[in-house]
Amino acid sequence: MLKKWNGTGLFFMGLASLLFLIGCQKQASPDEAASLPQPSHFVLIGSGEPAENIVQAAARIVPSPHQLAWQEMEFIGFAHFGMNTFTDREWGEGTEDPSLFNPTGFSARQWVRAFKAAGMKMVIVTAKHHDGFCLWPSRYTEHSVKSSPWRAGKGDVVREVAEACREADLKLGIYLSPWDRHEPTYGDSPAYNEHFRSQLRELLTNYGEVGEVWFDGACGEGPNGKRQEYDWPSYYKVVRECQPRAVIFGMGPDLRWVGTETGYGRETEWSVVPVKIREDSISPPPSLDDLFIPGDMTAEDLGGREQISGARVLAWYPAETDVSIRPGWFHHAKEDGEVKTPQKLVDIYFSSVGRNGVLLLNVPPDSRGLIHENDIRSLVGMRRMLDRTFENNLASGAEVEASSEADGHPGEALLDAKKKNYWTTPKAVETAVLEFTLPETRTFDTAMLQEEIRAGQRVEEFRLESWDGHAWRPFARGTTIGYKRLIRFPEVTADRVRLTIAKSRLNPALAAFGLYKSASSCPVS
Ligand code: FUL
Repeated sequence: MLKKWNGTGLFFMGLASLLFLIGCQKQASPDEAASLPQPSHFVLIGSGEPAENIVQAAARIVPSPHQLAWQEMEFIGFAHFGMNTFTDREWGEGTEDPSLFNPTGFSARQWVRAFKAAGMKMVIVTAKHHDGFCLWPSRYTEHSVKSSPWRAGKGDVVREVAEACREADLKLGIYLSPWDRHEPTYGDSPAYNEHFRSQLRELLTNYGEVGEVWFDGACGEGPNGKRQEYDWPSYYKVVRECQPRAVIFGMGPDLRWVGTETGYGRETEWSVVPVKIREDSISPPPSLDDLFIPGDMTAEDLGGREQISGARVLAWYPAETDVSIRPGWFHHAKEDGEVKTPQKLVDIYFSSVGRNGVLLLNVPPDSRGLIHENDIRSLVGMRRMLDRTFENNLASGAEVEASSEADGHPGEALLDAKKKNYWTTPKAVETAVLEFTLPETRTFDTAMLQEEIRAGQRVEEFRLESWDGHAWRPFARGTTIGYKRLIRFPEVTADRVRLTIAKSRLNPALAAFGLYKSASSCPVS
């Protein structure tokens, strides 16, 4: 039972009510007995809870419906475009003349075509970067497209991108930099917070549905020499009111930065991690938004047993892996020859999407207002390699024998394409072996595993072996799986493969398994 939530900030709860679940989404987690609380995307931990209880609590946390929808997109695009595109800089000062902004060949449709052809499901546009120049005609500043020569001051980049996305059935995401080096109220905290909320509201009410709001943490000094105090909870409120289905990235409670801009996520990537919370809440908060404090999430181990053992709040807080296709975030002509190759992009895909993350790939339009030909070439090459690799699941048609299966969740569920079906073991069974007998001998060098994250993230250790006629030979191993795990290994030729789940938090639940032969130019890492 919940006893207290006070200034000291600790919940004291009986063991049986360890899972004090707030902000619940009714989600199918069929292994949960009816008497247990509904699964939630976060949980408050009582002081003195035994480590084993905390591990089990972590394993029952599930994504919110919006986090799940976001994760299923897998691959999304970033478009850094703005004043910096015309000044050849990465960070503007805020003093740039709006007349510099003039993309003579601007076509949002061309951007969206390129993003869609690459397989991305959303485009996040930098509506305002740190220099404060707004790509939409904001009512709250003159420092925007309306003061530029582009479309005689009548243009609106955000609107054109939103419309192009809608036509192409892609989602729209908004990057709005809280750090604003132009806005005079910046540094005068209450006034600027109001200004920021107004701009946020404009963007989130005038452009249709927004799937993600991207909050960067950069915070410089204002013109008055004062440091701006961002009022994050009030920003979250605006997002929730205007776009209840959007997820908030970075300085918000829904998605975390993976911790590097290289495109390479962690080998062990937990979506359930401890988050920082405020000490001053006085009643049980109705949502994580009321508790959450943005914190540093860059450590190598975020969600391991040791990390979660002292947690006060555990949350489903998955990693978004952002990286630019070029050295810079904005387009610079001098980097036209430094666009990442298709091979490199595929490697990044394996190390982001394939490591339980969502890949956010930045492809910055140039000063014409178009995605450069070199970037398009790389995106097309990447897509081809991925399609060729994953078009044929060599495990399909296999007979599957599981060491244990819960009722209605047979091993075969791993190979059918139905989203709802998954394999799991009865409640107390935390290890398992699944043997796949292929219809014939096949050669593969890539494996794909997916957990049924609607039940939580649980697997801590797995390995893959093939039968060579005499013995089982290990060919791959890993720790976490999460939404998706991709592994590459030297070619294996076999007609029997087995997957061992050697360690799991609660009973493992897997949604899919695949074996593939990579397209020949795929690098093996
Ligand atoms: C950073 C910014 O400072 C960069 O300019 C870029 O927008 C990147 C995605 O986030 O923090």
